[in-house]
Amino acid sequence: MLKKLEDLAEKAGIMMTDTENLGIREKTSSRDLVTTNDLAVQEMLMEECSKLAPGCSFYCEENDMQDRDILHGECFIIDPIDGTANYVYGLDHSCTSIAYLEDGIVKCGVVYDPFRREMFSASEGKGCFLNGKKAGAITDRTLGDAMTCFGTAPYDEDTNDLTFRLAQLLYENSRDVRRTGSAALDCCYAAVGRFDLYFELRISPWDHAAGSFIVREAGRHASDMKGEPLDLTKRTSILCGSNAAAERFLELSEPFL
Ligand code: LIP
Repeated sequence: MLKKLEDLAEKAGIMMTDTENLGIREKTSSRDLVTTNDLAVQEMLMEECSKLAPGCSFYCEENDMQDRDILHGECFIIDPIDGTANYVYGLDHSCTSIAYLEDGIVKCGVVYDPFRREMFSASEGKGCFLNGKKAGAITDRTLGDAMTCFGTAPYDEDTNDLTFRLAQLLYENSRDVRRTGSAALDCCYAAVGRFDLYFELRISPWDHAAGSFIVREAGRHASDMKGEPLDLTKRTSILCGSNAAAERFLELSEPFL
């Protein structure tokens, strides 16, 4: 299944890089965008994944009223284009994300960045891979030595004050902070050590289902901001990366949560 998902992710990447006549519209706000390629990639992935697992269910960003029964049988959690705002602005930092589950447990996941031609992938118990080579981070940096990143949860205005208070806390206690605009790539960068820690107060299952699985397969920390396991049935906060940095940031952030 993993190789087949990698092939589909590459097919999605080819579709992503064809931006001629790209249609763009707002969903819930000016920050929440969708393009004709989001919809076309999702349609292709749903059609092809249905062939891989007949009768499977889906939980996808651009059609999230699809059957949401991710806890029974085979299910694909798909973000056709994660980092859509980056994509619309031509920032070339977005990806496609596909997670495959059996009875609610992720069995394999792929995140493909067509701009850097980077395929992050993992299957259960086999570790984390980048373009087919073992790639889990080898350093478990402390928070003080950590290159960190956060997401602004732009669809959830109610998180604004706390997001930036925690971002300041992160900055004051680490090497530096970044904000990239793709949660799935933030997770994968945290898996391979480009970031030592990433947090976001509210993201959807399709943003992180594959990426947080890849983090865990890299032997790194992946939880919500209370340190609890990530729930794939609802929107959640997320914290992933170095175990040492995550443990320290959970201590520092606890009084604010
Ligand atoms: C986005 C993420 C981003 C996060 C946004 C949104 P989308 O995904 O990649 O990092 O801050 O809340 O979830 O909507 O572009 O697929």
